[in-house]
Amino acid sequence: MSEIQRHYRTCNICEAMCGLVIEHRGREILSIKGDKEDPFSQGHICPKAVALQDYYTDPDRLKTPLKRTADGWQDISWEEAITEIAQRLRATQQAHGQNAVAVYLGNPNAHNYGNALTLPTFFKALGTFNRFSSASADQLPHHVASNFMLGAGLLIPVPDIDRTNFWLIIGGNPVVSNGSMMSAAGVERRMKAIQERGGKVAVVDPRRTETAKKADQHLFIRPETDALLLLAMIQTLFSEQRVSLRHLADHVDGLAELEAVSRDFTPERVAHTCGTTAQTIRQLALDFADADSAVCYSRMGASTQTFGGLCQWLTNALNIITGNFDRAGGAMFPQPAFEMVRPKKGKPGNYGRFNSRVRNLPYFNSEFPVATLADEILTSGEGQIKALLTIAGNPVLSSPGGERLAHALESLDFMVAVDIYINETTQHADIILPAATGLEVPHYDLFFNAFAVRNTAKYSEPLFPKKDEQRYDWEILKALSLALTGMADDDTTPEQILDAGLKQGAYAEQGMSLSTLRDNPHGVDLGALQPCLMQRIQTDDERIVLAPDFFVADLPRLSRWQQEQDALREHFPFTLISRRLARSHNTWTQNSQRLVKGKNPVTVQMHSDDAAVLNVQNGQQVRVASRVGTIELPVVINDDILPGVVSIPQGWGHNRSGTQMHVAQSQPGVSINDITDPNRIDELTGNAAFNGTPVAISAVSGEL
Ligand SMILES: Nc1nc2c(c(=O)[nH]1)N[C@H]1C(S)=C(S)[C@@H](COP(=O)(O)OP(=O)(O)OC[C@H]3O[C@@H](n4cnc5c(=O)[nH]c(N)nc54)[C@H](O)[C@@H]3O)O[C@H]1N2
Ligand SMILES: Nc1nc2c(c(=O)[nH]1)N[C@H]1C(S)=C(S)[C@@H](COP(=O)(O)OP(=O)(O)OC[C@H]3O[C@@H](n4cnc5c(=O)[nH]c(N)nc54)[C@H](O)[C@@H]3O)O[C@H]1N2
Ligand code: SF4
Ligand SMILES: [Mo]
Repeated sequence: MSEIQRHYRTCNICEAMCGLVIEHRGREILSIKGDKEDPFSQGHICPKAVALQDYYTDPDRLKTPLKRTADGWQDISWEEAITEIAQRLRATQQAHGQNAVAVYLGNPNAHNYGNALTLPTFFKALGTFNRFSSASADQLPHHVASNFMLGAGLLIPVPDIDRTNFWLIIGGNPVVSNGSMMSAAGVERRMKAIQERGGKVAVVDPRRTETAKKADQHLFIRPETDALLLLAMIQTLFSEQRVSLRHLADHVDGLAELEAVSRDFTPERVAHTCGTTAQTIRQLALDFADADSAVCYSRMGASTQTFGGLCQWLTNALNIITGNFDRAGGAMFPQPAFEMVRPKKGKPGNYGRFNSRVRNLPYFNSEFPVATLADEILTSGEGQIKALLTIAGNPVLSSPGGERLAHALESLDFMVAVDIYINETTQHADIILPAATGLEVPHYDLFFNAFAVRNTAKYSEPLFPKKDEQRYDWEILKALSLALTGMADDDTTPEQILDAGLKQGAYAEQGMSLSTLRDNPHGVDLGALQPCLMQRIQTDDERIVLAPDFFVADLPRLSRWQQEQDALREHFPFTLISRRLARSHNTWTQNSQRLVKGKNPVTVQMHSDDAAVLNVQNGQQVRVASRVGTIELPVVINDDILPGVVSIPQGWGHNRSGTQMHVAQSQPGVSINDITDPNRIDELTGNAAFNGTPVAISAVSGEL
């Protein structure tokens, strides 16, 4: 019997970058625990990490390329698969134009440095503008705000929660999500530390969330009214003369303009729409300004909504005008060992280089909004998408109007999926290419170190070698690039690119390199965040643009919307928002038995006043209908949610025939995105507006 060994790695399921210590004997995992010696996560772990072993042994996980035939899925060789894909993609492009082939990138790409470093070459080889990703169902407004205010979409302000005295969280639930656009393993511990040093945490959310329950203050807010709240806070600070740019006074343009455009948005004018009082808003603004240091952080609730762009702009603006930008305890800019901010080219984020063919939606960061992917497949005419590659994505469950997208996928001439499962999306593919994953892959966090609350760096070796017949994602992408172009392999590996980047990066003088990281398996601490914005800003004149015309021009849309609100609810009296569950990650971790055991977690949460009006009881099955569809699920009644608002978990709905995730099918839940509306977007950025979907609710007759 072989020795017990310890392996150290970073969990790459979510953004928190938890260090793990894995005890194993040969291929048998004995335990997965938090690594106390990891300088970033200091021992934090959540239940999902323990499931990493399940993905390794999962019998449903694909091991060889599959081809769809009249008789079902057939194993084929890698050579055959890659050759056929390249031929069919090129044939599609010859017949219908370069852009007839589209690509959708899902969330795990951001957790896979091999993909991030290989995708640019792949896109060049493919030569299509029709690119889509989960970013436009998620954080696109954050990038848009950074593009227009700071000149670089990846220069993301991160709340310095380890030093702040006032953390204002708008539309984020980090106690469950473990943080997003803010990597901060152990958020609860860090929150508690704020409180222990006399600081305060305030949460603005239509639900009294797990995070709100641990905060000092919770403000219930009506969905999609956050931009109004932020404007009123900003208006208060100007009118009370509490604005101070502090160290940035000589670096900011647009202060007078911000004052002018916020003037009409007084707390009195917005309070009713927001579902709160003018006094509450004014006090929140003053508390924020009075704190020694303060930071406003707004996330999914404030970005996947009709005014996501405005919310992210105004969040930055609030931090700037209170002197809390690029300052300890405020919103700061991580300096990763591998620099992700590249010198800018052309317009911010390439905005407006094209508009989408069917709905005229904006192109951003070289992508079109995923909310219009189905339109581009289903609408015939020049430029129609005829073939699609999905790479680590499950848009049938994750994008708005998922059911319609599933129909659209069936109508394609050709579809390829690079994935690990036959799921709701990949079942529509003609060929599925399975990737090595989890414990079989090396890991370095390219993106999340750029969004982290402390500067650290860590490289994880694979724990187990991948099997001969398996390929890394990046190897698959590279093989496709070579087959598409006919070029010879130059033998470059992601490790080499990573090593070169580390050696040229901000810590080069301290000897940073891949071998340094290999020598330090717990990770290397690079210190607390430092002010660095003025060295890294990418606007033409290196000044911060506080009131970009781009955002200012969107304000009339907000005012119009505010006036229309009361009339909007005639047919759909309820407002739907999404939530995340602690034991699942988006759509793909549900095949781990240890994560899905217990009661069906996919319920609609409703206030008791609403339940009384509808005459429904706890646990009863209800029908939730929107403009685009209807789902049925059990109701959970409690008063941790605003009356008129209901909440349903995202990431579920594993109830389609044809999929092969057997554990997931045993507790499928329903997909919220069968009722979210692809026509509801933030018109400014093109981001999906999941939150705020108007719905009607009725009891399912006939009872359970
Ligand atoms: N209503 C509503 N919808 C939402 C959200 C919401 O809050 N509400 N949230 C949105 C957000 S924030 C996001 S990020 C998106 C996510 O949207 P997607 O990225 O489309 O969904 P995921 O579930 O992350 O899909 C991951 C896919 O990658 C596969 N996979 C897992 N690991 C690997 C790997 O190592 N290699 C490869 N090749 N494949 C792998 C999985 O099997 C799965 O098919 O969903 C969005 N959708
Ligand atoms: N356990 C778990 N962790 C995850 C994930 C997961 O699926 N499961 N997914 C990961 C991913 S891909 C991401 S992007 C992050 C997301 O991380 P978070 O943004 O922290 O996660 P959410 O739970 O989506 O939080 C959104 C909050 O916004 C609130 N909300 C909804 N609408 C509004 C609104 O109009 N205004 C305001 N103010 N609030 C609103 C919701 O009630 C909810 O509490 O989580 C990551 N971590
Ligand atoms: S919080 Fe995220 S990174 Fe940490 S263990 Fe859980 S899933 Fe992994
Ligand atoms: Mo996400």
